[in-house]
Amino acid sequence: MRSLQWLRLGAGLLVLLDSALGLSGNKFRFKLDQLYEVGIGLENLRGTPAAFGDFNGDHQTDLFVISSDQKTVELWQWQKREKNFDHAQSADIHIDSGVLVSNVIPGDFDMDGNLDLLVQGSKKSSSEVVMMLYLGDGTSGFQAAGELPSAANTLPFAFDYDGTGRVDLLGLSWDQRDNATAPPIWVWSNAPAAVPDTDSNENDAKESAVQERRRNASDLFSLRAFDSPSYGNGTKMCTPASPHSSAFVDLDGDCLADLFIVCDGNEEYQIWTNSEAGFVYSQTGKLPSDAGPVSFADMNADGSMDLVIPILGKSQIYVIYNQQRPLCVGLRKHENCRKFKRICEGDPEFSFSLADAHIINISSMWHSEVLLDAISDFQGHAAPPAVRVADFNLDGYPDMAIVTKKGRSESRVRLLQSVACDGCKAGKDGQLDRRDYKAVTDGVAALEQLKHVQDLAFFDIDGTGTLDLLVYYLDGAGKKRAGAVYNNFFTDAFFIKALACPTGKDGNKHVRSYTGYMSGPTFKYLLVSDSGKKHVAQSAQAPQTAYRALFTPYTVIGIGRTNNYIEDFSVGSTSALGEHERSFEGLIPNSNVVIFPLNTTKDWRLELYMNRSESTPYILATLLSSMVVLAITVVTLGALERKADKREKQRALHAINFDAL
Ligand SMILES: *[C@@H]1O[C@H](CO)[C@@H](O)[C@H](O)[C@H]1NC(C)=O
Ligand SMILES: *[C@@H]1O[C@H](CO)[C@@H](O)[C@H](O)[C@H]1NC(C)=O
Ligand SMILES: *[C@@H]1O[C@H](CO)[C@@H](O)[C@H](O)[C@H]1NC(C)=O
Ligand SMILES: *[C@@H]1O[C@H](CO)[C@@H](O)[C@H](O)[C@H]1NC(C)=O
Ligand SMILES: *[C@@H]1O[C@H](CO)[C@@H](O)[C@H](O)[C@H]1NC(C)=O
Ligand SMILES: [Ca+2]
Ligand SMILES: [Ca+2]
Repeated sequence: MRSLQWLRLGAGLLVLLDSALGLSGNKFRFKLDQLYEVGIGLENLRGTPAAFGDFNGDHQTDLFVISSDQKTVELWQWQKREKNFDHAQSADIHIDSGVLVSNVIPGDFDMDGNLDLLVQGSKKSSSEVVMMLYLGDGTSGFQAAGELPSAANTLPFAFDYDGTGRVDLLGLSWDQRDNATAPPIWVWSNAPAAVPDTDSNENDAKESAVQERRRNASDLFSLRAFDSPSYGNGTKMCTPASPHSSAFVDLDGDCLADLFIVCDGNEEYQIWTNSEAGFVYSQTGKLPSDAGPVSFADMNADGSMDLVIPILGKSQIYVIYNQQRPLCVGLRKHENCRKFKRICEGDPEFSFSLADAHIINISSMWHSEVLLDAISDFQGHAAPPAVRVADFNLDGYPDMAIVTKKGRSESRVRLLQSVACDGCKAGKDGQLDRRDYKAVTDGVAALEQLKHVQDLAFFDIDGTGTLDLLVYYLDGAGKKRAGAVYNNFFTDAFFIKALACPTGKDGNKHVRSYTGYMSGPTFKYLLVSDSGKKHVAQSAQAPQTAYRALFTPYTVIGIGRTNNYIEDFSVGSTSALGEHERSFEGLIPNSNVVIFPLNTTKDWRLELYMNRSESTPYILATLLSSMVVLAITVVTLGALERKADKREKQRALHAINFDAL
């Protein structure tokens, strides 16, 4: 009787505990496998989403927005508890002096561990690109830190010129624009702070940290001509186009980010591969005519970054596969494969073939719809929407989201899902797997309601690992708005969320910053597909930074429905000096990985966070309840046994007494 009451009490407690823990996850718990429009505090946003970044280092992704009049950069901070964005007005950056903001590059430019902003803009009808640095304090806002030397014509983008792990920029110099003898391409080189003598006591260390923070744009950045070993051979880098989709991304497979330059005229691109000697010319390729912004992803999950190119105003998307000699793993073991010694082994013979491109016809999926070719009502440096590539069903193959228009005014987000294309082969030796793409038409009503879409971005709303959508659109009155659409399609698939962050130096101490994500780090990993076959795939962290590329700090990597350890997870930093890649074994699915690369790979740090998903409270509750039930059982059985023992003993005593008689 007593134990039954205990059980009842235990069960009651569990229900209480369960509901208490469960409450926190309720906001985004939906029943159906579909997309849901969700309110996440963006109702009052009027402007253009420009960049994602973690402002205060709480591992939550905040949003930077360019106001409607393009004179203010706003911080919309993610509130973990309320699960929405909140406009942190104290952090607003107001730009006067007639400059209209067109882009924001987040990063830790002074390496103090806080997220800073580089604001790019221009004056009306001038081709001067003004660049202003704002240093973040990590709590309340930003401090103006002066201007960088201006650029000409096109927006400079972030890369790592000399392998220091600091953010440099590549572009055209405004001051040298009319100088016929000056080199064409320039680097805004971010110099490490001069480190004071390091026999420092506490005070000196503090002093130096303060000085570091006081540094300003002219201290941090200096303009120098881009140089390369190939320049000695007379090969010059082409002038970047305006707008461009140039990128800092690994294209030869060695896990070291290379330069992809979209050349002026928008007909060609150049690839300069990164090496210890610097950036070396590799190849020039043709772009399809009317090419829009190029996106980068390993579309066929074979370990090489491919190109995805929309044809503006038409209804076609080109997927151009990166043809590398495949690594000898799993299915791709055939006579011509590369010996699989290291996962990050480059193939200098890599190539792209426009003639072999896989062409997707949009109009065969959505009748009379063409790709949107321009966003409206944006001054200065605007670019057409890119194909946003992300693995939204986490099956290991990147999918696409595009903006199509129909007639004059309607424009919508459309989703394309990557599907197997059995027997489709491409490439030099017919060994490349192609993918096919199919229109997602079920469960997308939430997207179809938005009829004047300008652009979109993938991001993970509440950290569950599935990629949701931030959609930027015009309302009925033509006002710039943003909304969020929650992806409740594939909640049972597994993922890894990866983030590589720079490691700064303060005296002899390493400053690890979770906020200052860099452009260019590479992730390459050995996966076991749903059908049990091994393959190597690749992802890039924020390969593009100009023209509001809207990459999130972390990279979400889909690993399908196999809940296995990741056998090999390799990370490449952007520094060609010393060792630039490191492999980590046995990663657990659904974890967040933060990597801090350094010069010497043995000093790299990897931090692993288990995803606190919605089911965590339930797992905890189940665990606790099992323990309680077990405990009750043990106690009850123990008590019963003791009672029985006692009775036995007494009986034995009686027996003895009886015998003694
Ligand atoms: C023009 O470029 C040359 C070569 O880099 C340089 O020596 C010269 O000082 C530049 N002229 C001006 C006016 O900056
Ligand atoms: C920036 O640093 C330079 C050189 O140290 C100095 O001359 C200048 O006054 C500083 N400007 C600001 C705004 O702090
Ligand atoms: C420069 O040209 C020489 C001979 O043509 C070649 O061996 C060398 O690899 C080239 N260097 C670069 C960096 O392209
Ligand atoms: C796509 O459309 C073009 C013409 O618009 C056609 O030539 C081509 O065969 C189509 N491709 C596919 C895969 O349907
Ligand atoms: C990285 O290596 C370079 C050259 O070996 C050295 O100058 C630099 O100080 C190193 N940086 C760090 C952060 O250790
Ligand atoms: Ca490379
Ligand atoms: Ca590929």
